[in-house]
Amino acid sequence: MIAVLAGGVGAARFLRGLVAAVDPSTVTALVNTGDDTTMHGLHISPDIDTVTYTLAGAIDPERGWGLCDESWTAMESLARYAAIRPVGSTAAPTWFNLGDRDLATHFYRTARLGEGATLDTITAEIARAWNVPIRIVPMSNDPVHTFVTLAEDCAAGPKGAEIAFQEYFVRHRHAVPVSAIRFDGVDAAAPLGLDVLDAADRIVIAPSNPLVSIGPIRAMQGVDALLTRRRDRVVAVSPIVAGAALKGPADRMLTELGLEPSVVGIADVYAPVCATLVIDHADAARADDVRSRGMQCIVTDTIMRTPAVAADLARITIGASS
Ligand code: FO1
Repeated sequence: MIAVLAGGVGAARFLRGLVAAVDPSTVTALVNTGDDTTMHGLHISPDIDTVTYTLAGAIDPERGWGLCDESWTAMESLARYAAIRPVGSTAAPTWFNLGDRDLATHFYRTARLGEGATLDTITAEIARAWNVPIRIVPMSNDPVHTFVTLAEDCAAGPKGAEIAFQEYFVRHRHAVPVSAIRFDGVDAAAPLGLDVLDAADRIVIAPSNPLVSIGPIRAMQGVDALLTRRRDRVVAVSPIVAGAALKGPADRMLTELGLEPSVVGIADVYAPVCATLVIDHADAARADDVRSRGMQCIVTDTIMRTPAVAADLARITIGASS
């Protein structure tokens, strides 16, 4: 059995490679829900949906989130109300784009939550509706919300203010510097998937943002202790190549939080819980620096330009842990 700690786009592409390389029924993705948000009263789980839609072959390939062949009529209609809402009202937010087809997923999830179903049950139901061949498990059924602290006065607010993750990521296009990250609710939230991590032959940390995608999963009670105990089975794929994140703000966030924006910075974050780091050929010269952090280092192609490259990366990654 293979367990994969997963965030959004990078993890989804890795998982698509993994299902081409192994029997999908042996794969469980334990997915970040710290990005979850409520818009228009709807519960949105962006990372779960990105993994689901990607494995269903229905993801928009350009954006990496949301559905392909999407239309935006509801968002366009919302703009009418955004134009007249009273000062101070947050009704009709148009900065977070929900496509017409995508809305059906949020309608269903929200209605099922209202009926008392748990997020893991609903996630499995949605995955079944999309014929997803792996098990997708949210990191918790309980709410955990990622917040970032602003490092300076900026468009998002004054220095020291906390803003919710999607405000940071989407509304402010992750262009504002941050000085801290907090996972609200994490201490009270019951973790899911500890049994999976305990039983897995291989535990893969997908190429996701180590701070805001993998960070919330690791912050769940018991997860880091379990990973530390099973460290030899844990292998991570670096989301940083040649000093830059392939998508998103991971490189800037590492710098802002005092870490090196490189595979060595990734090694510093993961070394306590992970025996092996997979890095790209572009970073081959840093392999010994990674090893100096007490990790094994595998050098290969990590940029998943095609499903075939992703499948090769998955094969090499799961072969890497001992
Ligand atoms: N990302 C954006 O950059 N802009 C959006 O408007 C946006 C909407 C959105 C709606 C549903 C969904 O599941 C994801 C969406 N994302 C959007 C992506 C998402 O917010 C982030 O990529 C993740 O939270 C980071 O992993």
